[in-house]
Parts: sequence; structure tokens; C-alpha cells
Amino acid sequence: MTIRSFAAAALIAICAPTVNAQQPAAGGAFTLEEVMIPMRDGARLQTAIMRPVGRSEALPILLSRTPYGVPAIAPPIVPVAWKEFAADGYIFVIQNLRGRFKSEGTFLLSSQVDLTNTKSTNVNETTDAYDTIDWLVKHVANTTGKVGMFGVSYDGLTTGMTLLMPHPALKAISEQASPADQWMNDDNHRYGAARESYSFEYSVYEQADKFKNTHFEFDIYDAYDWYLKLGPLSNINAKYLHGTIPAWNSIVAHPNYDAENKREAWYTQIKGSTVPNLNVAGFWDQEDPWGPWQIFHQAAKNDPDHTNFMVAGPWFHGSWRTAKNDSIGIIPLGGHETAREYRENIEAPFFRFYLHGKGTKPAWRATMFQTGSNAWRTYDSWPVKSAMPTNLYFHNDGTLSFEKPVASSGALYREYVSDPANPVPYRQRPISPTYPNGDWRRWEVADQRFVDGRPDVLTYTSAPLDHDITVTGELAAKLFASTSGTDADFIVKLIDVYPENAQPNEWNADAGPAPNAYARSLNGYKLPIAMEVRRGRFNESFETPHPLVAGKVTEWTVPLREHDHVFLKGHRIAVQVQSTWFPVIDRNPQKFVPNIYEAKASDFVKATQRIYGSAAMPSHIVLPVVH
Ligand code: PG9
Repeated sequence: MTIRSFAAAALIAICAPTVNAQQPAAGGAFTLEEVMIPMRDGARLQTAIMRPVGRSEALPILLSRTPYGVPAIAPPIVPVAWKEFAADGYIFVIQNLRGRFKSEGTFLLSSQVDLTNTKSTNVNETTDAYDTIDWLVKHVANTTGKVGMFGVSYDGLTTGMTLLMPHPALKAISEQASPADQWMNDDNHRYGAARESYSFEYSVYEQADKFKNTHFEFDIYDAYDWYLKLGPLSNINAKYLHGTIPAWNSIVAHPNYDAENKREAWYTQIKGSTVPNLNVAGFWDQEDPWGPWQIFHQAAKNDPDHTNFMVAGPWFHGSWRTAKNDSIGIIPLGGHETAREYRENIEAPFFRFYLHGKGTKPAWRATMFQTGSNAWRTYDSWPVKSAMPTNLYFHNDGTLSFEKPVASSGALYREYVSDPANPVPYRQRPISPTYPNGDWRRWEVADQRFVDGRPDVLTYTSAPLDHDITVTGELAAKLFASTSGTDADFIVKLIDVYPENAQPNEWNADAGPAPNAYARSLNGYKLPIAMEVRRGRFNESFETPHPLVAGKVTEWTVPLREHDHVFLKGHRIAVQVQSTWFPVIDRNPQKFVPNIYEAKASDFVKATQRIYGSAAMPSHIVLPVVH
């Protein structure tokens, strides 16, 4: 979650303690009025209405709906995340979702919408948004009657879900990092593999206490150790939650892609681009990197007026709402302040056009901040037609190249032993809790050298590139792999390896590096471009898990999402393959059990994993290369 919304984060930070009702600003930037807006079932939702001081003309409304809390006092200054909106002028409205803080009703932490049920008791985030907009245009004075919605993550989800039944006054939305299907990807799972640390800690964060965001208290400093000591995932309820957190109970009650999980995949009900929508995704989003693309693609199926847009950039979860975002971790972005540039040149003009009727409609279908080249690119179609799927092959000597392996008498595979008792950490230890914000938000840009040399991580590395390789579109890995067990995970990471001399050493050679300076260099940096896990039990079917046949080589597809990156001349490309990614992904017992969430400690066993790189079984990455 982290920078999930300016509403909860930036605004709450600057608008300290509790005030209700009318709050005239004392020289501040906004006035704030708190109202309780009634929904169709009678529940009333706590809503803060903030009007810019000194703007007497009728203004459109920009609404956000959040589970994280609304500001209690008027913002004294224009928050960074709203700065580019200020000149145009909007009435900002932020609402707590039902069941959160003072909002009445029950917070289900659910994306289910049944549009066939029209009873007034059938309420969900789509109907609550509809009812809120209806109330706002009827009751808020001096508006233009036009409403926009935007928000990051949960606030992006509540924004995106308006596509299913938009109120006529809703003229434009921007869903940003919205989850689309929590079993298939995004916060809680990756193709059915549980995101153990995130989904547990987030469920507690949002459902332990209606009136606050709760941090689970770890009694061991390194979360890696805490989760390892925990043992099987069933111990979360057995030892800590005791069935008190509904969202967690629901996750463990539905391990497969069953009807309940499919109902949560709300985006499949999108019939087309019903409201102009600016979808926003981060290439290094540690929570919801996948949802915005699915929403974009689903709406694109029926978009005759071309009102469905995609933007992506070098961002972690919501970092396009920070002041600059001029680097990702220590990787500079060519002097671009990508967050400010996005808001100034894309987001503000988008809402200006649809809500103020000024400026022009975007002429493009997709805009990306392409990394490597560090440049904004616009595309009139996405996927980009000129991108050619190109295979990058694994070789058994540990190299990676565009040449397919040829038949030889050499080894057909490389192998390693995966031990659930000693899982590969997903980031450098000690691992901080997800909340409050520690290193969590940046872990996907961390230098992957931290696992080099582990006997349970295979690395393949190319020669230095003799020309730039531009990769624009959807990536995937195809593995030919076997396991000695009857279930297995494979994690694939595609990595951009910086040259050893990427930047001059910062220190005086005689004096030696300053404390911690050595790790702050780009020299030899292994930047992950794409990473994903697949769980073998779901290779044949997401609905019904099947055991793998021990020793049998099968083809695995590991989707690696959509990207826009240039591997520069002189860099190398690397791939890492491993079978644990802990504790962000729960451990696979490696022995087939009907339900991993009910596995016992004794079910977790070592397994030997083989990755083939032969002429007949050529494991590879598929890159969408643009020439
Ligand atoms: N990633 C968070 C989330 C969104 C929707 C559902 C569950 C979790 C968030 O940052 O809001």
C-alpha cells in the first residue's frame, strides 16, 4: 500500500488531528466540510469536501474513495499530489469506504459486484460510488455538475470499479495501480502462489481495527526469521489471528481459482470504455503491477471513441504521486522528474479536457516512460505492432544468447536443490515488516547480486551487448523443467546488468570507500526488469491443482508482464531461476498436498530442480524486441 493515495498519506500527514463538520481554513488553501453521505441501503459514509479558497466560480469535483482515512482538517497548503491540478481548480472530495473509520456498514475488503441484483441491499464499491456521486451533484453548492475520480491502489480500485456502472455525471476517471484479480496477480497471489507476507500483513492492517490502520507487531526483528519460525502458513490463524480477520480467512478458504475468486475478478465484467479512463501502472510496483494493464486491455475491446488510455513508468506503488521520482532506487532517470512530468503533462491535461473542456484529447493510446533510454514515448497502439517476439536462450554453461542451443554431447540441464527449510530471501535480510513503510516499496529495484552464489539460484548471463536492445510489450519465460518432487515453484528474474565501470568510483582510491558508499554505485548493478513465480500445481488448471510427475520434463510458461526498457550497449542481460522467494511468496512443500494452506511441517521436503537448455528443450525468455 505505502503511497496508496494522497488522501490517506500526504493529506492526513499535513492535516493532523480530529475536527468534524465545517472547518473554515485560517489562511489555508482549502475549506473542509465533513458530511455523512447516505447510500441506497441507508448506511452513511464519512466524506470530506475540500473547496479551494479564493475560487468563487463553479468547479468540477475530483472524488477519491479510500479505506485509509479522510483528512480531519482542511489542507493548509496544496499537497504535492494535487499541485498540478491547482490552477485548473477542483473541489476535492475524499470518502471513507463503508465500514472504515466513521463510515457505517461493513468493510468487506472485496471487489465483488453483482449487477444482476438490483435490490437496495445489494451494495458494493460500484453502487457506493454511484450513490456518492449522485448525492454530491445534488447537494454540493457551486459545482459544474461534472465529477472525476482518481486514486492509487485501493483508491484506484474504487475508481476503476465505476466502469461497471458509471453515474452520468462521472466524466473522467484515472485508476492508478488498481488490482484486478487478487488470485491471479496483484496484492495477494501470483498465479495462485500466495503472497504470504503481504496478504497477511495487509489483512491485519485493514481489518484488525475499524478506526485505524494496524501494524502487525513482529517479535523478531528480521521478518524472514519470523516467517520461517512460523512454519506452515496455517499457523497464522492457529497461532496469531485465530480466525478474527475475515480477509485472511477468505484467502485461506479459497486456495484455488474457484467461483469465489473469480467473482473477485471484477474487471472481467468491464464491457468497454464506459468513461474516459487514464490507467496508470508502475513497472516496479511491488503491489499492483498487473491490474491496470488488465483493465486497460479489457476496456480496449470496446473503445469506439478512444477514451481508454494507458500510462506506465519507472515507478513503485504510487510513486507518481511523489514530488519528483527522478530515480528508481539508485538508478537515475536521465534528469527526468517522472512523477511531476506525468502529473503536469498527462494527468492534469486529461482531467482539464474532460472536466473543464479545455485543451485537447490525448492523441495517443499509450504513453510510457521508457527506462534505459530514459525518455517518454507515446504509442498510437498498444501492444506495439513493430515489436517482434525474440527468444533469448539459456545455455547450460550459464550463458544467455539469442542463439538456440544446438545438439551436443554436453549436459542437457543445470540443476539445484531447493530446500524449504532454507528458502531464498526475496530481498536482502534483515527484512522489515511491510508496514509501516520500510524497504518494502523499493525491493523490486534492489541489486540482485545479493543472491549470487547461492547453490539454489541458477544464473545465466549474456555477453556485453554490442547494440541497444529495446523491449516494448509483453515478456514471458518458457522453461523446460523437471523436479524430483510432485509440486514445485519456479521464479524467473530478467535482469539488466550494468557494466563494471558504469560510473566512476566516488571515493578517493587512497582513502578507500566511505562507509556504505561501495554499495551505492551502479558498477555491476543487477537491476531486475521483470520477475515472476509460477506454481506447478496450477500448470494444467487454475481451478483444480494437479501433482507434477517426478522427473518428467514439462514446459512452464512464466508471464513476465508488460514493459518498456532498453538494455543498453555494453550492458549484459542476466536471468536468475530459483524455487523459493520467501516470505513474499509462501513456501511450496514440493510434495503435492491437496491444499498448501493446510500443509503440515512434515510435508515440506527438499527437491532437485532441473532447468533444461538443450536443442530439444530450449528454455528461453521471449522478448518483444523493437528494431
Ligand atoms: N495494495 C493495497 C490494496 C489495494 C486493494 C486491495 C488490497 C490491497 C493498497 O495499497 O491499497
